[in-house]
Amino acid sequence: MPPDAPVPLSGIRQTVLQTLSWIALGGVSFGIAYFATHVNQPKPGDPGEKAPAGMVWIPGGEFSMGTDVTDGWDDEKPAHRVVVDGFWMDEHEVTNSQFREFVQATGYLTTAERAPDADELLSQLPPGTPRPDPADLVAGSLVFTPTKGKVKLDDFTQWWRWTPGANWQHPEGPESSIEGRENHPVVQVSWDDAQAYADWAGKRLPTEAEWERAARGGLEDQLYVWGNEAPTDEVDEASKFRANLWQGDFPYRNSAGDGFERTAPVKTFAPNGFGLYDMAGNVWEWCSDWYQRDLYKHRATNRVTRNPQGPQKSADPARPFTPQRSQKGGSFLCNDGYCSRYRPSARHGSSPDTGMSHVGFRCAKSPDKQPN
Ligand SMILES: [Ca+2]
Ligand SMILES: [Ca+2]
Ligand SMILES: [Cu+2]
Repeated sequence: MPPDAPVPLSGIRQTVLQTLSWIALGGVSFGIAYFATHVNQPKPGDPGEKAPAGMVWIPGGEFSMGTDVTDGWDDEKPAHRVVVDGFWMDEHEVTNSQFREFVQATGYLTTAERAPDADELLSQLPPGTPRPDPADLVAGSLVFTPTKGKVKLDDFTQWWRWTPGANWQHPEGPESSIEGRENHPVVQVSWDDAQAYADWAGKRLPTEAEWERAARGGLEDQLYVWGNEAPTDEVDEASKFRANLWQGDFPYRNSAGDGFERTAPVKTFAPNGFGLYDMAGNVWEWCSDWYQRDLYKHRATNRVTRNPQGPQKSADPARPFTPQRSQKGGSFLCNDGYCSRYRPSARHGSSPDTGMSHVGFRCAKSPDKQPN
C-alpha cells in the first residue's frame, strides 16, 4: 500500500496489532539479547566472574612496556613488546583503614614495628661494615624531611631521615598519626608487609608488567597515564592537576598546588582509562618482581614476552649488596626537576624490608579461568 493511500479501519487495527506484537517481540528479543550479552556472556575479554569488591578488570593483551624517550632513565629502556593475561586490579591503593582491618584480624606486626636484626642488616651492606651498636637497633622507618634550602640532588640521605617510631600508624614519626587519614594510602609498609596483606585478602601483588599494563589504561605509547600532556606546576582551568605530585622545587619548597603536601585520599584525582586511581603519583606501589636494572635490554631481544614474572633475583650495580623488589608509579615527591618517575614506564628498586613515607601498594588477582 502506498503511504498516502487511505487506510481502512480494519487495516489500522491490523497495523496497530502488528506494531504491538512487533514491540512485544522486539522487547523479548531485545531482552534475550540483553540477557545474553550482559548476564550470560561476559563482555569481550571479561572472565565472566563477578568482579571482586573494589577491583577492576584489566583486559589481557599485547602492549609496549618501557620507553624510548631520550630523557627516560636507563632502567626503563628500551620499549619492548609484552603480553599479559587479563586480571583484576584494586581500583585504588590500599588505604590505612583497609590495612587496619588486616592488622586487627591477624595481629600482624609490620617490619617497621620490629627492631632490625643486626645480621640481616649487615648482609645487605658491603663486607667489613662495622657491627651496629645494639642501642641503635630500634624499630623505625624512613621519613621524608624537606631540606632547608637548595641541595645537590645526588644524595637522597639529605631528605630521607631514619626515624625511630615511624611506622604505618605514625607515618612521619611517633608524634604523627593516621587519624583523619583513614582514606589515604597506607605507607611505611615493606614488601613483606604488602605480601602478607595480599595473602590475607586472597589476592597477590601485581607483576611489573601487569602494573604497567594497568597504568597505561589502554593507551599505546603515551608518556603519562592520561596521555602525552606534561603536568604543570600552575593551576588553571584548562590544566587541572591530574595526580598528586610535587609542585615547586624539590626537596625544599613544596607549593602543594595540587592541594597535598604529602599523601592525598585515594580517588581524589581522575582515574585512568581502566578506571584506576593514582597510577601516577600519590604513593609508589610495590610489585611482585625482583628488580633488575638492565632487564629490559635483555628482554628486548625477544619479539614478545608473555606474562613476565621478573628475573630470578635482583641485580643492580648501584646497590650490589642489597636485594631489591620493584616499585612503580612515583609519588607525591615526584617532580620533573628531580625524577619524573610518575610515568608508567618508570621503575625503581627498593629493599623488600624497607618502608618509606611515600611507598604503599595495591593488589591484583587472576580469574579462575582466562576468557578466550
Ligand atoms: Ca602534591
Ligand atoms: Ca600510586
Ligand atoms: Cu620520583
